Amino acid sequence: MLTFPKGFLWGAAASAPQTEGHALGGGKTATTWDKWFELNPEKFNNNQGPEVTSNVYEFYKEDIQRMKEIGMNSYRTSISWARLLPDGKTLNKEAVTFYRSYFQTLRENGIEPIINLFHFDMPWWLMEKGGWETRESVEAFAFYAETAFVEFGDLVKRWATFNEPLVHIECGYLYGFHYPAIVDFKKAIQVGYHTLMAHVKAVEAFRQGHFEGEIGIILNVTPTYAKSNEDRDMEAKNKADLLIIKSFLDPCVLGEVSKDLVELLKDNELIPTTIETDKEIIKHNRVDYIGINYYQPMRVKAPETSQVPAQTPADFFASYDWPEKRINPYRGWEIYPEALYDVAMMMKNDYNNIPWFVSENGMGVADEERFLDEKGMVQDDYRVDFMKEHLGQLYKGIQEGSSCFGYHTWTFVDCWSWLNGYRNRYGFYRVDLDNNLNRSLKKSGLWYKELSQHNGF
Ligand code: BGP
Repeated sequence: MLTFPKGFLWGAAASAPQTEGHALGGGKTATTWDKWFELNPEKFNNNQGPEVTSNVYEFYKEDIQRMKEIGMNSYRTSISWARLLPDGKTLNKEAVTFYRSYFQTLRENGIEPIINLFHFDMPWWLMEKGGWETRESVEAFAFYAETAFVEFGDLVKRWATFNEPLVHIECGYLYGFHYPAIVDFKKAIQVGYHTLMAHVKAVEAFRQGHFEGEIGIILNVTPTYAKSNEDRDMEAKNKADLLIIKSFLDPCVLGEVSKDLVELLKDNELIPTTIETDKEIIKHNRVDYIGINYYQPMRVKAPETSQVPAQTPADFFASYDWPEKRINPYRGWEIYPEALYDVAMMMKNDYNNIPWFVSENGMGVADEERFLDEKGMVQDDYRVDFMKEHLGQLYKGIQEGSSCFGYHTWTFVDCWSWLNGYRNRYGFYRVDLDNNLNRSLKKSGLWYKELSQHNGF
């Protein structure tokens, strides 16, 4: 039996845009997702857009009973910026009522709400001004953050500023999966810098307002492994680490942007526009905790050819196909639980053993109706095995002193996933799109209940 520390968080994560539905209802204005779907619906799997998701906006009360049913003691979701402040300034009373009732009901049922502020959902009014490319976005976000602390600070004691900031940077400005889907390394770095400053300013607002509780950030940490120990491959790995691991972890936890990263950007004419006082603000506004989303490792090698100045990250490192890899064929992601132990050790050794939790981990599988038994329950043993393997590695890290305080899966009920729509399912509950979004428990939900009841397995 592996027993986890007392008070360990067992729960799941989700986000406003992927679960709420009613994307243009209840006073909410459009985000880049709503607009992109309007402009290019063909980009979205089966034409599934953000208007109809698992529709938590109307079903949250029943869903919270379902969370309780499977033993969840915590739940992370986000607030929709465009719902709370439809024009960036005016408070939407209907949104305040909804979120207050949502968070209050979670608390009344013994489920701690962990509330995040940005999950890839840039409001359209701000995107029209340039989104994260403009410095204006930093102040706009800080205002939104402060508004959320004031309106919900009595109900929320653990805040997060961003979910996976690297994703909206990479997918929007390098790889084409998020709006505006352009390829521009220099812009990507500027967008990244403004995102960092928006985070830091939100932390500053939290500290200056003396709000009760903790504030952190959720990062997708994709541990990198080099093809070999040869210098060229190790150099590629180091550059990948600077861009993918240290870019946010260093300033958020240590209060300083990595000097090596600054050098690398300088050498490649990628230095973003900054303001003199930013350094000080970064230094004095570190986080209380870190959330780490872990799905897959990153295997890297030296690129065959590269340009200076670099035009894309591919000029720094190339991806390497490890012949021994196990893969989740639906999502195309490698399954490598051992990385979670490495992450635990990295947090302990390189980041002052700051408290952290696994804020997302999970397995997306397509066509899960194949696994329905005669009683209508998805027999997702693969998901249970996936969790067991990852928890085994996490446990080892905790035994060796890493300060991990929880494990959240992605996700609680099957949810909408950006361009992938409802293709891959991750939930403990299945959502039936053909039958009024009905929820039904999967086998993994039963297992999770036991896990949480025993605080281990
Ligand atoms: C994370 C995101 C989530 C979620 C999850 C699963 O990166 O924080 O929003 O979607 O990945 O990935 P996907 O939905 O792309 O299969």
